[in-house]
Amino acid sequence: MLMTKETSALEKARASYAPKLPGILKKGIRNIAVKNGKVAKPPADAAKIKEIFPLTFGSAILKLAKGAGPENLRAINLGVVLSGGQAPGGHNVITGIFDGIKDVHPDSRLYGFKGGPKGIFTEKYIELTADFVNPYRNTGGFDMIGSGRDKIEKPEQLEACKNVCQKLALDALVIIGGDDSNTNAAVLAEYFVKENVRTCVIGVPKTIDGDLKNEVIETSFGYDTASKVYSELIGNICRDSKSAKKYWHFIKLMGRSASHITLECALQTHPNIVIIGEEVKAKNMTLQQIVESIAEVVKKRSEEGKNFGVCLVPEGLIEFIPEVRILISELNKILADHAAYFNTIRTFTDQQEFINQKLSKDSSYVFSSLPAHIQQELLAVRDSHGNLQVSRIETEKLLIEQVSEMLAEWKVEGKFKGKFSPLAHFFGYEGRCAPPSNFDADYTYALGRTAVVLAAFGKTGCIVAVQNLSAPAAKWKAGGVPLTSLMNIEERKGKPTPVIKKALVQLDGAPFKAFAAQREQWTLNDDYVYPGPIQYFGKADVSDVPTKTIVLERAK
Ligand code: FBP
Repeated sequence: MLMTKETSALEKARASYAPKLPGILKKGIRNIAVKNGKVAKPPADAAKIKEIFPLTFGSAILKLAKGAGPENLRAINLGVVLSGGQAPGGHNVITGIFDGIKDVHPDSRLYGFKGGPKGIFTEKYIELTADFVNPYRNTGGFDMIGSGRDKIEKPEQLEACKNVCQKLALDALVIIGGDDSNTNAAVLAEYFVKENVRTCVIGVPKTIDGDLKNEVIETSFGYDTASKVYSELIGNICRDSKSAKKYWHFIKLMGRSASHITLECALQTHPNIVIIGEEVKAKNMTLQQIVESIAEVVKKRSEEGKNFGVCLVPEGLIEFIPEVRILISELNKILADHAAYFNTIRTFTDQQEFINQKLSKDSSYVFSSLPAHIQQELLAVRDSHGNLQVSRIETEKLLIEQVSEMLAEWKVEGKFKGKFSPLAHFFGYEGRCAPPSNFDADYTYALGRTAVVLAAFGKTGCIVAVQNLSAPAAKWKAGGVPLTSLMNIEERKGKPTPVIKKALVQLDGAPFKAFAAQREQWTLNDDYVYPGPIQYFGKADVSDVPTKTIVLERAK
């Protein structure tokens, strides 16, 4: 018997949600022009970036404005790929592209590359028709065409990308991804211009981490939904903690290096302790100092009879602790230089011995002082872009272990008389595929529609920028920014490499300042806020509010 797939009541209701469009996109392609703004420069290493990307460097910021549409409007072919970690709204970028190309011409075609960037150079694609894309409208996940983390760098991969784009006569290839994926987009755009391939390459800012942004790119999609999902869970835990009065909850939050998610969740929920990796780095705090600062709060609260609390830990914290940062950089180089030999070492004890011989004296000391499970996690395989996979490092457990030890010593010395029953949590995968909030559903659809306009005007080497996001969607502005203007040179796999610069939490930025002004009060008081689940229907001030980060950053 053929069974139809069961869908939830929310899925059914969301299927008919019509994303709100910025005013300019409502006009349709025949009434839009793309205007050049000022020339955009990279934040650092401009000369080197220009040398590596001579053909796409130095272009102007692009703005969509009222106009006469592109000349010779004809059917266009676009390719699209989802790249990197899942982020809520990815499917809406694709439906936005689909509707956009049909607005250009009903005979336009869209191809989806399957399983991430590898799908381009291995020619795994599928034509995306209305029947195929429609069921994915306003849904979470990347399962429509899948995703992957492959880097496009080898000459044969670039050539294979060229061949498939020419075979499908693509006018544009849209790469939906984070900093590493948009680095791929920049490399491909430069290569296509050099090789006279007519396919434009256009990036779309995706990542729950919120670290792909600058003055022009106000946020990456997925950050809004993911931080709202985590904030709901954190709020619930705060309330449980206050009700049960017996546990200290240590919650690690995804976000890679940057602490944007942790900061946003802190602003939404007011936990007792919040660690921001960027502040740890700025203050040069050692692991011991971080542990001591947490133990002090646990002690003070226990003196008020509160043997409970909530502590947020960004997953990237480990990379900001100065001595661990140096250790990781040495490990990256050792593991890259001796990859073949290291992979043949059978036991963990032998791996430890090999690594300790190669590390500097200081780093060897730091490495040896870490628990074995953390050592193993630090030695785990890097991703294809050379990144340490911070989500696999159990920093929350490391802190729990070390705070427990410190409090046990204080107990013996008579300095601590309370109880410390810690529980560890890690919130990451819980939020990455949630049904997109109204903000993300609207934002991603607008990103997809804008990508098509840029493609129809033949713009390449740029990333879509939809702006004015703290205002209602109708007032959003749309355009693009040259990818090279987001790049700098960083060490990857032990070598200087051009990559999109990660936007870290700015300690002089409005979100951090707002947090710093309140955190003292959250330490001892139980000033918790309970955001509850994302609301998809109802009053705009409940269902359409953007993140606190956007509101604070964009406040005039
Ligand atoms: P992107 O940077 O690709 O958007 O990935 C985001 C992220 O969710 C990080 O927060 C996390 O560290 C990482 O992906 C986890 O990767 P994986 O999905 O490979 O476990």
